[in-house]
Amino acid sequence: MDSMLYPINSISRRCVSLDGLWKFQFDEDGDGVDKGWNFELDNPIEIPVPASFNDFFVDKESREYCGDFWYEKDVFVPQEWQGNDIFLRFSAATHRAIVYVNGYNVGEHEGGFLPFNCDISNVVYYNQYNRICVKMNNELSHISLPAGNVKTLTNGKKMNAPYFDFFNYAGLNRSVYLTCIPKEAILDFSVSHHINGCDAITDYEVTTNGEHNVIVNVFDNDGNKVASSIGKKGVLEIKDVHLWQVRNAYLYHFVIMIFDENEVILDEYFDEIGIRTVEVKNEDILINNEPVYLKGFGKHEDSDVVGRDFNIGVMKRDFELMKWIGANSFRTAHYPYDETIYKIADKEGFLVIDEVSAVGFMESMMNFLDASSGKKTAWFKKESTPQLLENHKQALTELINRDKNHACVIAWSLFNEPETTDEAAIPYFQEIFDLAHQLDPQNRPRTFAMIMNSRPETCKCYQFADIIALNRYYGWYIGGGYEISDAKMMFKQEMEAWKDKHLNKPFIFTEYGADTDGSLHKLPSAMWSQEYQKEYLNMQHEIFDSYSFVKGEQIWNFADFQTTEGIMRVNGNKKGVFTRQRQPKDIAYLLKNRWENLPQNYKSKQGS
Ligand code: CKU
Repeated sequence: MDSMLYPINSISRRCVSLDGLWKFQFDEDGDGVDKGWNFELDNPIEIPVPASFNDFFVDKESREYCGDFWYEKDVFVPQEWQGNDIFLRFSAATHRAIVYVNGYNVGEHEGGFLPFNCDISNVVYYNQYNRICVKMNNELSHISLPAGNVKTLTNGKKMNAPYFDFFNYAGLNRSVYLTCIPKEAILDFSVSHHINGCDAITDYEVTTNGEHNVIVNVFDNDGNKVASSIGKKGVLEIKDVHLWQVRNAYLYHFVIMIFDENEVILDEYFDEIGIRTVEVKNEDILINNEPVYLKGFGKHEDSDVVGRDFNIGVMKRDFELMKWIGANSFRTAHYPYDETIYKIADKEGFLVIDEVSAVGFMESMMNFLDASSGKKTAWFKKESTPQLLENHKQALTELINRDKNHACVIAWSLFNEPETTDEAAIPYFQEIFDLAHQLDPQNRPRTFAMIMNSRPETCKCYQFADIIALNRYYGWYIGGGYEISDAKMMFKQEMEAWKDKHLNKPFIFTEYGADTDGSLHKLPSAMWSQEYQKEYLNMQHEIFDSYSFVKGEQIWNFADFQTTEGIMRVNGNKKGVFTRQRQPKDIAYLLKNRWENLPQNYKSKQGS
């Protein structure tokens, strides 16, 4: 298993960012290797990394380009690094990549939202520049996560047809690093916590590729050593622990070292770790044994010009807005986000539902409409299903390995809106849900976001979820506008049917929302106006507040975002509480007022 550890500099490790301008070229015929592009591109332009390539272009063929494309960069590898293992570390390459260094194939990766390393130790020239050429591809298929397909237009051009509602941005969307790691190295570590009165007991496990022993030291914020243990597996006891709390975080500094017979440190790795427990008990989500009510958003990594690039400035603004509005959580719809986002969520005490990119499993270009109309697809009965399951398991394995130590991650979202009305979904779900538990040392709750036709009487898979997560659009896709009173009745009927099931599980809303033009006012309200967004939200809140088992609300979406063009989308999806430029719509003030006044433990015995 590839090491998912975030790249750092330490006494034994080096990491250099390769962000900046790279060379770039489309490979329409897919024969770049035949033309020697694994050694050198023959007619490249320059393009920034990290970024999606799409929105830099002013011509449509480039923006919509579907197929193979290449990146190239020369990188200097210092002589002093000889004798260590040298890697290229891609934080994400959307959707797949084959990496060449000095012409040699050094690794491949499927899936566009998780990191991978390429060991280049055997092909690099030291104290010289080395050429990296990356062949990438952005085509969607029935076995890709996210899913979709490729159409060929009559003019011969290929076009991506996503089965999901966000633009298929592609490229090197996140940072690339050159890293130097000692031969005997820490490959992985995991922690899980238990609270014992005022103290914490942390079980840990470290994986290395050698025989030497390991020491783990834990320091508090003032630099005092508070726990220490020798061995690759063990227990750390922290007295009078400072727990990581919702919107009130505290992080300990964990330092792991491999040392030899002479006490020489062979490798050092460190991380900031919040100590908290998370569990679902009856209808409650418990953090440190305290019930919590989720207030927040479904988000996207999406912004002007750079597309799905990880943009540190946008990230900062998003966290400031989430704090301003009184949110405490978000879902990483519809794919794992850049690691920095989880690091900041750890620091700010946000709760994250971490979603794998299993989206589009409805075979529908407008799943939002088809789901409301009750359309069924036998998605899990296809010949390609076994391969899809393999890819899904790989992505889930990488996701949990990457994010398992983050205090902010409180649940795994294993699908977004799959087709669950056919029995064929059941064995597939079973494998994915089992795998999540098997991989997660913290045994976090598992969920999946349920589309509108996954109803109490039709859904064959809700029993797998520890938290029932509903995406519902009563008052928008169903009974919008003047019909909102009917929508409310239908919404209630569905909620009553769930209630009658006595599932004894927490329910959360992972989506609800109404497209709104940030400049449109209308009295009386009309759909798309700011007034209607408020009316719609007041109706949702009335329903949420009347069911004690509803333990969270994450509105769709934090901000307006780009989608495929079409008759249902006006320059993208406009359900944002904020515009794409991160300015508030009127609804933001309504939410701020509500969320600031809802206690963190709303609907618990103490907080109702
Ligand atoms: C959203 C039932 C539809 C679920 N949901 C998926 C999300 O990706 C879309 O953007 C609907 C919408 O606004 O239609």
